[in-house]
Amino acid sequence: VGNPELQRRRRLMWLMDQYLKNDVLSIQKSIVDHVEYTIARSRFKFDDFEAYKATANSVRDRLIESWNDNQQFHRDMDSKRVYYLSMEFLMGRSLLNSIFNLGIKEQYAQALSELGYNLEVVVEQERDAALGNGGLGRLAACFLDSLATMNYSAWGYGIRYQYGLFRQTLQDGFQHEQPDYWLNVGNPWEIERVHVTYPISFYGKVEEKWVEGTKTFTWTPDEMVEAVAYDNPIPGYNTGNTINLRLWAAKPSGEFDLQSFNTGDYVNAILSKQRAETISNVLYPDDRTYQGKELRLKQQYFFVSASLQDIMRRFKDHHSTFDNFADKVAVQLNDTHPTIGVPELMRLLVDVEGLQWAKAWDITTKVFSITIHSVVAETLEKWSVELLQTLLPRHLQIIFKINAMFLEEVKNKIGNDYDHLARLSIIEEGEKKSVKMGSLALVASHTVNGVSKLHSELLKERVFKDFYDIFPHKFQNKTNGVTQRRWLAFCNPGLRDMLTKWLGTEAWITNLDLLTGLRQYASDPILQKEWNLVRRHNKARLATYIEAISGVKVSIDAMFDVQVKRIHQYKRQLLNVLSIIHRADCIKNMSPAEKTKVVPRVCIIGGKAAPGYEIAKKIIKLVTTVGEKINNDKDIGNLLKVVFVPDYNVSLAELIIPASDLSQHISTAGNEASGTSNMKFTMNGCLLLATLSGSNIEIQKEIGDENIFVFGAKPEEVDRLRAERRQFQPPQEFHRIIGMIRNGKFGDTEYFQELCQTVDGGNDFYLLGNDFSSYLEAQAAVDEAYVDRERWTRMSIMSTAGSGNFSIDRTTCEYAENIWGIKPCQPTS
Ligand code: BZD
Repeated sequence: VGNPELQRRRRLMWLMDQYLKNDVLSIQKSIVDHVEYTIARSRFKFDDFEAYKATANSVRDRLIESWNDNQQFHRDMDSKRVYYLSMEFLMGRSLLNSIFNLGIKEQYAQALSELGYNLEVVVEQERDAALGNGGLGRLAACFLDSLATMNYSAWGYGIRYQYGLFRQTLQDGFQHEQPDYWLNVGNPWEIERVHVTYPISFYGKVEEKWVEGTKTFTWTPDEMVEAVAYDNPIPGYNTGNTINLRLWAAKPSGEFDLQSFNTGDYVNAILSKQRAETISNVLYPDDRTYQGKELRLKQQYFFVSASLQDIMRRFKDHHSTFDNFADKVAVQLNDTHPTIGVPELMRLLVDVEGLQWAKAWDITTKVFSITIHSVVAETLEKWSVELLQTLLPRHLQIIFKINAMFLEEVKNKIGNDYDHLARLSIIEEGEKKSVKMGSLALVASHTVNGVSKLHSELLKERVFKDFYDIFPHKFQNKTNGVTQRRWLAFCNPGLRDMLTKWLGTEAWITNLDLLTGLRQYASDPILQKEWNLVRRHNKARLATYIEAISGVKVSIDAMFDVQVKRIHQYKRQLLNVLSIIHRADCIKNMSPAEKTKVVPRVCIIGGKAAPGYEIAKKIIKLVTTVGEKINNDKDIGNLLKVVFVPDYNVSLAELIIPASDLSQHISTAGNEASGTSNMKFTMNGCLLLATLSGSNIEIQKEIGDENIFVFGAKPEEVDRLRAERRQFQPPQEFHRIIGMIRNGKFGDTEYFQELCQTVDGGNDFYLLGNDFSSYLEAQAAVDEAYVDRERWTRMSIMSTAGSGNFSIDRTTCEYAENIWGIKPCQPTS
């Protein structure tokens, strides 16, 4: 009595009385309330989309409860936290994933069903959150799921793009890009934090002044925008640990530039401020190389600066000095994209917080670590000194100083070997000076890792050889993984129930190694029968979808042979198409008796080409043209169908992967850093046709040579084969097929010439000609295995059984222990 704060708290507790209940009735009430009070529709009349929105909002309420508790818990614990900085988070849909993870899927299904709605239909109403290009962005999303599930303290930081990855449509077989304005329909999963904002500065000048014997730097920017936080709660599976993905949106800054408002041109002043928002407008759709675009660098700096300011503010709530900063904060850079964070942290510590350079550098190098996702040095970002000088003048100074100190230190080790020093230098000299972001990240990070064993070796031997020589202790491998929640348990319910039944537990959902328990039953006829039943059911779903989008009827008795991924020359979709043409040609030349022996196939190809990537676009057109021709050929009939699935995305992957018999991961040996869809396919019992690239090698080791179809050159042969490619004579069939395309068998003669040239002897950089024979042999081995149903099913079961190592939970633990230095921790009640 008498203590107003205590009284206030009591009142609040009394008002709350309990958490939201999760019985069917309470859920129904909360859905219907949202229909009426959030969506403002009548409870007596709302459509499937409105049902989705109301359902999502009711799930959101529950997420917020556990999010709040969890944030409070970690604040109280002051636990060390990892911050995952990524330009991309390819999340896909959230509804099903959330109710599964919260353990309330059955209640929601029943609640909706009693109201006259079907959960399966309702979840389909959600638009994918496609804030990423491919593997790199999806990996970030898998990490969040795993970090939450395994009770780590973690946040993701990124950009709230208004336009996600473009939507692909096909017109006359050509790719067209449509904007993905995904926020148009509202996003129930995010929480706008209008008061969590930070100023972000650009351009302007730096003034140097001596203050009490130290040189100080004052950056007077010319442009300022505001970063506004949007929080996206990420629930863990079967735990209260709901973590946060904080995405930043750019808004006009309230304070800056007041001057222009006094010049009389009020309307133009507003319009020019409005341009600030363009920073977070659109995700760059190119996953090949940087193009040196100023807006891209602005995006990078924008989200990195906001994130670091936010991290420091949170730290300062608990600490009065930065002495313990690195004990509480780990920052993971998802590729070189957030590397500008290195000079930004230095700037914040030195210029803003007033720390000495040496102290700030010590902190910085203990905080950052980086993952590299590419195989060749040329794809690592470089920003021109000129652009940096204009856009971020203070950061350029800091980068120069970091470089100078680094080179000084290295000289002590390697002496005055100027060639060597030039290679190590963060600054690339030449006509146009530039900053090598990979080198900057490496100098500042305590660890750098590749994403598969082979890739990590290549980083040491090639991409970063000079750095490896002086910093061997920094290099690690962390083979990628995927979350078995989304990619097995939720997207393949038939298989999930069967696994749980045969393993006698559902603990595999958080401990995937338990799948090895399946090996002992791999030849059991009862399991085999059930296995194939589930697979046929999944194939029937996909067949229905294919017919709906393309009109092509496919038989579920045929082998579903799938290649879905971004279209790239190094991924060699062209090799796949060439072998499809070859197959069609063989079938056409067969006698009726021979035809009865052919294994019917449905070849499914999907993926987006970067909008400016002409060759990739031509590959898409070739697939559709070849498909058109083959699908309408009476001589071929049902023995071969070719389907291009447009707009491949996370949701489509969830439909396709459980329904695939064979999937192709056929990049030139050593050219794929890791690959992650190969892991998803393997988990779901699909067999791989694979080259010795990235994680294919590790998958082969885990599931056994006899359960995978491997072909092609060895990684260590690729350099030599490339050097000798002018002399190499590809097999006759290869020439013949290229000739067919060249001579207009598939129309568009002119259009395909350039594509054909890419595999002309001297040009064939990705060695399609070299690998062709071995690829065809592997394809024949696939056919042979497929007709032996007992053997194929056994291989399929062995694939799932051997996929435990590719759970992202394994990957997460390795990062947590060897890089971030964080431990799981969870509230006890
Ligand atoms: O990262 C991919 C690699 O190509 C895969 O081998 C690997 O499995 C995954 C995950 O480690 N890289 C990308 O997806 N890269 C991009 O998406 C990207 C995006 C923007 C700019 C450059 C590359």
